[in-house]
Amino acid sequence: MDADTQPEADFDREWWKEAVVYQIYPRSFNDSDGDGVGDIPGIIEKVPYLDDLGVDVVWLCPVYDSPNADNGYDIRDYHAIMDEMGTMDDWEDLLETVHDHDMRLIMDMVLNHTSDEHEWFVESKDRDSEYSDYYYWRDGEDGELPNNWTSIFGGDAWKYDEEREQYYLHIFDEKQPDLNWRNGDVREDVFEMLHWWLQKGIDGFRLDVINLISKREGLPDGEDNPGWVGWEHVINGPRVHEYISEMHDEVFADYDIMTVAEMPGCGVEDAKQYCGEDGDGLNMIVHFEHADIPYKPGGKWDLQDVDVDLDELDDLDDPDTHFNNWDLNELRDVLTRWQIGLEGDGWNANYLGNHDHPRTVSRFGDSGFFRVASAKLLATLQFTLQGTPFIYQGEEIGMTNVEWESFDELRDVEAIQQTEELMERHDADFEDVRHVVKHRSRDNARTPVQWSDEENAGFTDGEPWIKVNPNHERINVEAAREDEDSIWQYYRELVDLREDNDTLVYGDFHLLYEDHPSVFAYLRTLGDSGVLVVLNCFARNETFTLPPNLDADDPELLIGNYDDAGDDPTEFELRPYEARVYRIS
Ligand code: TEU
Repeated sequence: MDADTQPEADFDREWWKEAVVYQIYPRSFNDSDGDGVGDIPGIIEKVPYLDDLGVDVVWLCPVYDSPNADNGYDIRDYHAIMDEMGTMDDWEDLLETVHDHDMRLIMDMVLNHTSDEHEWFVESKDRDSEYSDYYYWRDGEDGELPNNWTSIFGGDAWKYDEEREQYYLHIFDEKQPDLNWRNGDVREDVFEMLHWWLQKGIDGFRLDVINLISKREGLPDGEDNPGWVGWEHVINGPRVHEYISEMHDEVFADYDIMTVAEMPGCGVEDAKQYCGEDGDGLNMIVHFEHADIPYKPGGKWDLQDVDVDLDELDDLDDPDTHFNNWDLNELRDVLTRWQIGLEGDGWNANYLGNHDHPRTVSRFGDSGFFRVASAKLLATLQFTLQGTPFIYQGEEIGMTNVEWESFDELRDVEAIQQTEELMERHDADFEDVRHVVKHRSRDNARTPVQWSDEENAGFTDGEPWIKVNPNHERINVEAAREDEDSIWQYYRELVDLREDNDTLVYGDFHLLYEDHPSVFAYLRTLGDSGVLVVLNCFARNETFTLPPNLDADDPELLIGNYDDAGDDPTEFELRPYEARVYRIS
């Protein structure tokens, strides 16, 4: 179907709704100078690659000056580029190259916290300084911490500073103190800095944990829970809408940009207040409701979710299955709620993986025998829901989780702290918790992009900063581009399909078969045109029957991940992880 032949319907065209976004985690993308760390010139080399894939927007994870306690999410200087990544001139070249390829660039911006090495924080240790109130400084009482909040990365959320003789709040690592947004000077400085970047010609921001910026007055104790204590006083806090709409009015409203807000703990009703018609003016939300499904019920690093004891782990026939045990009803419910909830009042950011989660195909698909089929199925899901699809680097070739052989191989601040706590809690050694790490560590998503079967996967000529997945000998970009049935080629086809099909971008979502245990099927409609999506999410054979109230008028198969699927969607057999998309009217 051609865009020209589609009926005019009632929707607002926006470039950021039609775009396909590609997320780059620069440390792990491509190293140009052999120091083992990816860098900006390395990204520039690969811009034509992104263009070939059909990407419209590049989201660049932080490259600002940083001591790298959390790989750039701890910013020391918002106006400078970190040495390992290159220079500001390199960054300017990147922006120009991306624009020359008719793509856009959005920058990852971290505003909930800075590095403890940021000038504001260093100055704020002096109670008389103008920055004294830029962070959350509190006294502890009778040797107690100011409250019982814990850090998302493990341990307490407070650290004592000898110089100021007070505690400061850090929701993330102790090297990431939280900014005090109640202070108008903080907001003014932040807004000025955002203008500075926008005036360089960037096309928008991904805003890191931006719904955490307003903490409940008085910082009361949090309820006891196995994960993060205090979250109910931090997420979607009392003044968050005031701050975000102020940022929108003072800054974003002046530019034609895309704003993607990362928001843990954001539900669909909250989302409308941020990105709906009468909301704060953001474009879309990266929420966690589907991404956290395989972690439940005890939180990401709790063993309850596998319902076994650590001691029993080794005896399990298939520990991988235990860790990836998720229920289609749950996923379908979450996605449907967001699809319907934001229809006409907000917009979805459709992602399955990013740098904070293990690899998508290892979590929601099959990283073994059905890797290719299941990765294509997951891509089909992402591209056929209403919303903007986000590809995380390496997803386009179906990169998988890694076997972590020893504690020393871990690099991520969260993985290191949580693994240490896990070993301590269970009096275990690394070997005993290896499976947990394999299925939970963010390092899985941070192993270098596998460009080729060469040493270090063609990522670097030096010593890589993090382990390279040995399966790069099989799974790599070079091989994928040569193979016409590869996941990579399938992504290309999906990009083209979505580009030519307004129904896939703007069409309404209608769920079919509410509780089928394996098949997720839905219809997208726009005016008279309809697209049927049928996804068999597991390795079982199933039968699909078109509901009798639906007519398939002159149907056509638009895309599928098996060769010989027919054009008739009325009734058919679905093979393991089979995905089919039909035009049905
Ligand atoms: O992440 C925010 C966040 O809360 C989670 O992604 C969390 O780090 C993870 O799920 C813990 O299991 C953002 C960034 O994406 C992440 O890389 C940073 O570490 C974090 O903020 C702090 O800036």
